[in-house]
Amino acid sequence: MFQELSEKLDTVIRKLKGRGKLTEQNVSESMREIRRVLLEADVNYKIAKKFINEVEQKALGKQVLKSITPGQQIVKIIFDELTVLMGEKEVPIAFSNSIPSVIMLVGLQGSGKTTLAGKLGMFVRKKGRNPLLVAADIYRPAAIEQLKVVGRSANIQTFFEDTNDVLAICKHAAEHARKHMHDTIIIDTAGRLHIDEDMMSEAAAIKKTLDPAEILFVADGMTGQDAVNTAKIFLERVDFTGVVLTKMDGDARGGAALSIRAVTQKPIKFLSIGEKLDQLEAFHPDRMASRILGMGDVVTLVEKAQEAVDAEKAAKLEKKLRRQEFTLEDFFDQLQQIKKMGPLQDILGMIPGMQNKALKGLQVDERALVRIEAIISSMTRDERRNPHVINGSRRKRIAVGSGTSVQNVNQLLNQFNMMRKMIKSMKRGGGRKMAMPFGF
Ligand SMILES: Nc1nc2c(ncn2[C@@H]2O[C@H](COP(=O)(O)OP(=O)(O)OP(=O)(O)O)[C@@H](O)[C@H]2O)c(=O)[nH]1
Ligand SMILES: [Mg+2]
Repeated sequence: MFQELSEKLDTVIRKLKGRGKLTEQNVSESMREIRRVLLEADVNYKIAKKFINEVEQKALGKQVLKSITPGQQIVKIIFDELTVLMGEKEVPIAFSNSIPSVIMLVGLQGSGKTTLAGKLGMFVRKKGRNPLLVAADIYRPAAIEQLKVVGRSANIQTFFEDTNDVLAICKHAAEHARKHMHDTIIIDTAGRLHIDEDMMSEAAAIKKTLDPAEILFVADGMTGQDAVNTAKIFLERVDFTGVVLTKMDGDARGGAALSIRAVTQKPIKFLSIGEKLDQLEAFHPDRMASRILGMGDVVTLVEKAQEAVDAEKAAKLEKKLRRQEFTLEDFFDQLQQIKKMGPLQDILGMIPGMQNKALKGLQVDERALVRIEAIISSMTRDERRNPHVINGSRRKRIAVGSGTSVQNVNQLLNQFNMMRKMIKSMKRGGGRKMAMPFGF
């Protein structure tokens, strides 16, 4: 995410930190460079200017320049200001006391509303709620069917009606929800190619009918300032409560994320980071700032791991590790858990120091994981539990069975043995740390 922005900021900051002594002049020079980087990332120019002024004032004020580590202090100032720019604190999704609590999605065509409906459904279900998706896009012929498909794959019910009265659908959906214990309804509205009067008045009418706890403006994050400008118009007409930026897995430059809060005064609540239904992240301004500055996002990483790792399995595994019974079968299980955390490239980007330069040369080979899976799958149960029985002829058989080479099989077994040794030495140290294969 925002790789180019991160890299360019990193270059400026390195230069700044590299100087033993800072003067007003070279601070100003760096500020001009940062301003240019922000503009290149498609940040609104007024916001970029204001941002730079704030940072510069703080950097030149107080005792920053005279301190022993002026560069680092300026990085801290930039981090703080970036955090403020994106909203300072996380604003969680709100629910009403009345039932159902309504979440309404608005935005231009193709911004990702329908996909988001499914993602949010899964998100609120994890919070213990019982969501219902509502098909309120009656214009595009396939829209209802698309929402139903999304609903099915998320295992969430979809409410739809064969009528062209959107307000009736909304009312009936709320009644249906009350009757069937759905405490949250998510309204998927129609998007249009451009902002037009019909779309705005329909959104305003749905808002009046349902009094939503949340109206989320869904914007394609790749469109930068266009998204911000569209947001302004939606704000005037439907006054939304929060923003969701989608397609942040693509090469979004960061302009929308860095400007939309300051322009609309509405919080970014989520980032959508892929087409799959679990690719949704709650938005935390401070975590995003540290990711942009290449300081990693350890908290999100840990959260992802916690979500993915089945607690019971983890406890069992730990026991096995302690008893030195860790086998290839367990190893296979671990791989599945890691895969659940999402693409490796994303995960690595959250580890401090792994951004930018470090990652550039490092192509994460997801196929390696697939290969390992194939190899372990081709082993017998006995082989997985007692890898030492895997002799030369067995290695050949496994290689053929998994469509790999004997060399691949050897490699895996060597790595596995190394890992076992590592675990052993860790145990001797008395630590209770969990081991992840291959140093993850
Ligand atoms: N890469 C990526 N693609 C996304 C994301 N969110 C949605 N998409 C894709 O974007 C396309 C449009 O998404 P929809 O959910 O249909 O958008 P919509 O706002 O409902 O569109 P309309 O109903 O036509 O207004 C689909 O192909 C989605 O798979 C995301 O976060 N990342
Ligand atoms: Mg749609």
